Amino acid sequence: MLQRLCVLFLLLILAVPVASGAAAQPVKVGLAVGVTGDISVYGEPIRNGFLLAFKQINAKGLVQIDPILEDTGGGRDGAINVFQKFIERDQVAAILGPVLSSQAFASDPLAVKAGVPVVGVSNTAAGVPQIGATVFRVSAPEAVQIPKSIAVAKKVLHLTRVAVMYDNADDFTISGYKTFVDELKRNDIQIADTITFARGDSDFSAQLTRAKAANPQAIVVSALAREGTLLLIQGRNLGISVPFIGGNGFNDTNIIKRAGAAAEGLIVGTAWVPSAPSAVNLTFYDAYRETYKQEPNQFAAQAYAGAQVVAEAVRRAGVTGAQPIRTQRSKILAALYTIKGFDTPLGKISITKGRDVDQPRTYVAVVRGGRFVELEAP
Ligand code: 1QQ
Repeated sequence: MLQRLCVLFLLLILAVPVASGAAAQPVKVGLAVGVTGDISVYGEPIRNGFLLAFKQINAKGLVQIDPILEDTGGGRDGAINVFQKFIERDQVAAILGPVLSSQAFASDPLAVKAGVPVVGVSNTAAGVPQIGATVFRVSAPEAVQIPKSIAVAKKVLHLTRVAVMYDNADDFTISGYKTFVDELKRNDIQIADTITFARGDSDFSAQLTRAKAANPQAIVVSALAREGTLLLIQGRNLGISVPFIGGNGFNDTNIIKRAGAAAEGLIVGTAWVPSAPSAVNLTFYDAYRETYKQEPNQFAAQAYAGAQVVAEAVRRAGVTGAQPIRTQRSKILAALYTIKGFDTPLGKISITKGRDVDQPRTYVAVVRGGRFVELEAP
């Protein structure tokens, strides 16, 4: 009996550190997401993807994450304020977000200075991981996506002549525009006219009339969702019948909902399709539909993958919220580089030495019958 009691006592003592470790002291992760204003079309699926992933990860029990969500809105200042709060007040171990590249260029330097790892899940402009030594991303950049969409579109549409339109007031749309130009040149596709507009514009009739007059076989557009949707609708109303080819800003099912028939034929490079054949993707897809009563999109899938990657870094580095915050941050940072062939809804992704994502399989999609479907070259 005494022996039994001693064993019980020993077990109790041993159990104490476990109870006050991973389970009791979760690791704080800041989620910097624009869930209000015109970028909420991206922000909502991103928030949903993050929260779903952390709910599942915490339920598994290998690590415990305390996700802290803050709304950045769509501007630079909002992102800066949220990063400041995360870094100084909340003392987070890592940050996921912000939504836009233009925000990342403004807010990420704060995290770099403080040694806080940041994982972007939707930033696709050139130069994001180069912001500094703590900045990573899991979102395949435009430099990877656009060459594919142009190559496929060229074959499908027999392209020789296009008009190019772009938003010259946003870092991502400017970066995407430059990549489009490079690829069009590489593919010997003539740019009949280049037409600009600015984030916040609502009436595109002058620009679209000019694009139509250039007599292109397609209109290539680098825009965010709000302006992109209006361009599609107004373009069709002006009698433009040629297809639009868009960048990552168009990767959003809300555009189809809002533009309706005007979205038909839209071609866009994408990092995710619902039918991506993996067990992780199926689990993600079903759980997302079950939880949110709607289909996930690319942004939700990328957010889910980003959350998985951060949690995996926490697990590999043996980080708990009980450790000094500097230790948590530096351990996660080092562990992020070890993510190789890691199973996510985006496929098996790796983090490169340059802190960018290596995603072996990406897609080109076209809107048909109100849905994005995979477009393959003939
Ligand atoms: C960027 C983008 C946007 C479309 C994010 C939603 O790719 O800003 O980099």
